Amino acid sequence: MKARWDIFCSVVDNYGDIGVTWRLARQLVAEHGCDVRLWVDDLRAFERMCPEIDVQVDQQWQAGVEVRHWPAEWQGAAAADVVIAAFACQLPPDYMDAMAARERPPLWMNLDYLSAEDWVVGCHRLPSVKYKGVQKYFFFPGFRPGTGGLLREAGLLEQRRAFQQDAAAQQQFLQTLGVFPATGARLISLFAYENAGLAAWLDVLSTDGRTTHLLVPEGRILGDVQRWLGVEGLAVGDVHQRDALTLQVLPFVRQDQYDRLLWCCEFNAVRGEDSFVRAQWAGRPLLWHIYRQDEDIHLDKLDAFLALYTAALSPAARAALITLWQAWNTQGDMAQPWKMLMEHWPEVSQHAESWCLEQALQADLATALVQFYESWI
Ligand code: TRH
Repeated sequence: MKARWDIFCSVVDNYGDIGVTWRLARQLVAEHGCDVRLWVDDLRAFERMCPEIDVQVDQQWQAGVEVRHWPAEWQGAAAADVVIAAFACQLPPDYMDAMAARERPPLWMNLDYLSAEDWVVGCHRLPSVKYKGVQKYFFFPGFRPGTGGLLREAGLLEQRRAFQQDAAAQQQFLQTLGVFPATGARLISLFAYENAGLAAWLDVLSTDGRTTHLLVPEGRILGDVQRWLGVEGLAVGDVHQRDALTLQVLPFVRQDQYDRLLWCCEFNAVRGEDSFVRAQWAGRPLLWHIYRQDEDIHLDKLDAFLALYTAALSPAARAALITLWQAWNTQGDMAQPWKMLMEHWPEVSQHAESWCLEQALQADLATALVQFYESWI
């Protein structure tokens, strides 16, 4: 019999919570034949990346996943065989009782946030709390062997490579977004939180010897873009040129289209968790705007990732990349580090592909979850 999975997603803010759980749910259905219910408390955030979502209904099927609205007043539901609480969200107490009432308790896991820190390996798959005899486990995504790995759909890298080798397919895709880059222009995508460091980066791009076409999905960084341009009311479709730099505002697209956007660009500025991982699968150099946490603990996470990611780079290329990422995350000066990075471009580019291949050697997160369940029953 097919295993039944319940994934609970509470949308804290932004799109990462729903982005990760929606991706995972679809993959469990498509590649592992699981029966998946995805409980989401905020269907409007979901609708941004999956426009077919009907925000008015409590139960619907999308891509083979049973999508359920997780209401503030829990209406009751039988507990599944595998229960995933994403990012430490609290399950409804009645649902926890339903888990405990099962003849055979479910496998209950907390799917944690992604981190490259050392301690993750030691905590992955460890028992956490118990509720009425039902044991909860930690499940950590990660970059190192001994973690749960990263979300990666079967055939993703092959698709990506075929697309990157097909100039016509890229051009056609960009045209659907209304993007017509000038010949030879460097394409960069920019998905980030508010960042005062943006102006210095845009200054340097606009005065560069090579033209840049910067694609900015609508979102939190637009205020900084507007300030730099000296305009108001930037909207989807707007294109502005300042010397060597063309800036274009894109709509928020569905996840598979966003992948294609990343695959088209030479350099991707990404943020949070899911876009950060997708940019790595794009095999192109990237810049990560990490999600800010209290007491700057996110900076430890940033350093942990940088140490791992840059370990195989030459000292000079490593220094350039680290300086750029740290500047971006501390709203520091971006101009000098960007110039430094450009000096090491061939090495940094090649490294992005090697890193991607190295990461793809690990089992993907959905497979790792299924394997954990199979070893547990
Ligand atoms: O939106 P985010 O900032 O999400 C964050 C992080 O997950 C963070 O760790 C978490 O604590 C916080 O939310 C609550 O960035 P992230 O993770 O990249 O999620 C964005 C999602 O949106 C991702 O699945 C890609 C998707 N996306 C599209 O589908 N279309 C688009 O056009 C764009 C720009 C993104």
